[in-house]
Amino acid sequence: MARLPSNSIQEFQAALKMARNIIIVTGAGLSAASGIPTFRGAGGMWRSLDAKSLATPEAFEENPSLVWQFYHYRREKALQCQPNAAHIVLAKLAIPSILEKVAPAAKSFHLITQNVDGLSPRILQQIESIQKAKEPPVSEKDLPDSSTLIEMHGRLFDVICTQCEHSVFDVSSPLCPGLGEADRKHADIIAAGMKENEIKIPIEELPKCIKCGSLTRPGVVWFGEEIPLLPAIEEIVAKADLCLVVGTSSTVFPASTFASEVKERTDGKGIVAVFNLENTERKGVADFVFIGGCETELPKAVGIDASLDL
Ligand code: BJW
Ligand code: ZN
Repeated sequence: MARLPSNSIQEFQAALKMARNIIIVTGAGLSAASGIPTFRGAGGMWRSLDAKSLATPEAFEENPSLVWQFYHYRREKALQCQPNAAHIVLAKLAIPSILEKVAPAAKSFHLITQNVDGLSPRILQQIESIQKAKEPPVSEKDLPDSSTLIEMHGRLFDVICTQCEHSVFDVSSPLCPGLGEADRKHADIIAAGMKENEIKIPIEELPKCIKCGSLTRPGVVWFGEEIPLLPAIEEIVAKADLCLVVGTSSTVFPASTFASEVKERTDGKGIVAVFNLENTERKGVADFVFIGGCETELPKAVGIDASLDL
């Protein structure tokens, strides 16, 4: 009979000590405590909004004004939100000297996030600045390694040309006057994504490519689109022996398959730990399940506090 998943912090920390190649797969629940709505479940955006009308290339082709208003609202929201304790703990694991303490056998560590809100890269940069400002200078091992972070569904702040594919990272607020005006009229994210509330913005007034003047689109990966970073991610997943699944419903392919891939490839010896308000590993692959907000459960389980006094 399959063993029930454990919630023992002691056993989890023992597994962490043995792990050689660690991956952490995160989803919208990671940013929930920062005030960013999730997609599914209570308060989730797709509960009130139609994903097909907003998060597909076809939706953008049909109504770029509505799709831009939805993403523009989300950009503004993300800019106002701050990384929470779970982002901080995961970013601290990217510091080699900290990883060495909790996972001394680790040869690699990767944070594969489905989130597009920029909170994980932001806290990594913040930690890097704190460390770099120290006197005397800290060693390389005390700086976070930003190459460990992979934003697999793209980034809200990348703006990509629909014609020449020129891409810029742009945190301007607002991105253009028309979107700023529409934004002020939308009471919340649901209003910003509903066709009934749409404020028609002519294509010429939507964000344009600085190189060729064509219409741009948000640099996120929509349903039905290929994930550009997938080949690199597959290589990382193919080596992993410990997979933490944090704040994701594990319903969207291919991220939904990473934990079971680790389990299958290692003949069940690899370890999977879920951090969620509910157990989302329906295939029974989880060795550990920590039910609760990841902003409280992750610091306890990993044994790293969320302080930025490094
Ligand atoms: C907490 C918490 C707290 C809350 N602490 N936890 C039919 C069958 C199988 C697959 C397909 C199919 N038809 C099409 C597909 C493929 C498709 C897919 O998977 N669709 C499924 C929905 C069925 N996938 C794709 O198209 C991908 N591309 C691809 O596969 O290319 C090849 C291919 C193409 C076509 C056909 C077949 C193959 C691309 C997927 C891109 C996903 N894009 C989005 C939008 C990005 C831009 C944006 O942000 O708007 O990415 S969709 C949305 O879902 C977003 C998320 O990253 C993603 C995952 O959601 P996530 O993060 O799991 O959020 P939630 O809300 O679902 O869950 C939150 C969880 O947190 C919950 O469990 C809560 O309990 C928990 N929680 N608070 C801890 N405090
Ligand atoms: Zn262009």
